[in-house]
Amino acid sequence: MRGARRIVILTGAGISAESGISTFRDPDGVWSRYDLNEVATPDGFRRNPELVQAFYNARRSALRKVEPNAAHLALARLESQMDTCIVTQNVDDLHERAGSRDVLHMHGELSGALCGNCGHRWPAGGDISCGDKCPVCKCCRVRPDVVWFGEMPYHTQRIDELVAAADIFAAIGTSGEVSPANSLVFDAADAGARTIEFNLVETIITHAFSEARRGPAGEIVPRWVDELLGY
Ligand code: BJW
Repeated sequence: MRGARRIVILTGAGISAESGISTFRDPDGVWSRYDLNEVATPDGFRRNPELVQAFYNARRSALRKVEPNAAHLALARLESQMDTCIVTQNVDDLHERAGSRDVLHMHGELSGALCGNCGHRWPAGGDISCGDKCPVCKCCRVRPDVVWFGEMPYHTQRIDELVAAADIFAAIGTSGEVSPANSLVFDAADAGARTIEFNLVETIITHAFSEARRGPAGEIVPRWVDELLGY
């Protein structure tokens, strides 16, 4: 492991865009096609569980057809040589498939099922249907193990600790619209980290970063990793 620098990388939907997964808030994004109140809130799930299960089943199926891109692969290469942790808002598994091991999914994972009654979590395997039963409490309130609006993200304490100890904090392909992920750069800067944003465009949190690089993640992230590794 080279150097002693601790690197925390926050990723968002933009890092998976070049793999063929839609972002949320870009003009052709998921929220241009679906009402987030209907598919990404607990109330929406209560109102129409079939619609929500179909929305996530379709995304789970689409995920099986795509591959990690150059940005995911570069971050896995970085982790193999430097102390690197990925905090991802993404529910896909492209970081893991690229070879990253230290990955925290703060908004859950498409591959997971969650019991809305007892809180048990398990690998979903394939589709989740409204009649499915929880293997522990046997109730029928099985849902995707993702974090909807108004719900508490996962791993928040661990993420806060990592960010407080980071020497470098990078955010890749996130609009900075969603809290609490969008506050991590402020915490990292307060703790003295070098902060760097990678995005196609300026975002509402760009001002919080000490450096910003513009372009497709698949191009600008591998270049940055090469710089860090001294190539
Ligand atoms: C590229 C690129 C390329 C494109 N290369 N770049 C009022 C009412 C209720 C709640 C709130 C409220 N005000 C604030 C809140 C809190 C709320 C929130 O932030 N809302 C705002 C949107 C207003 N947050 C929450 O509710 C969170 N929980 C919480 O705060 O808990 C504390 C709490 C709980 C209870 C009570 C009190 C406090 C939970 C948020 C959960 C978010 N869930 C989703 C869905 C997950 C499951 C799923 O995937 O379906 O997570 S929403 C969606 O947004 C998803 C993403 O992870 C998240 C962030 O999006 P991301 O990744 O930034 O994507 P985009 O599309 O926004 O941006 C893509 C970027 O990539 C763009 O900038 C492009 O330019 C760039 N890009 N191609 C480089 N090739």
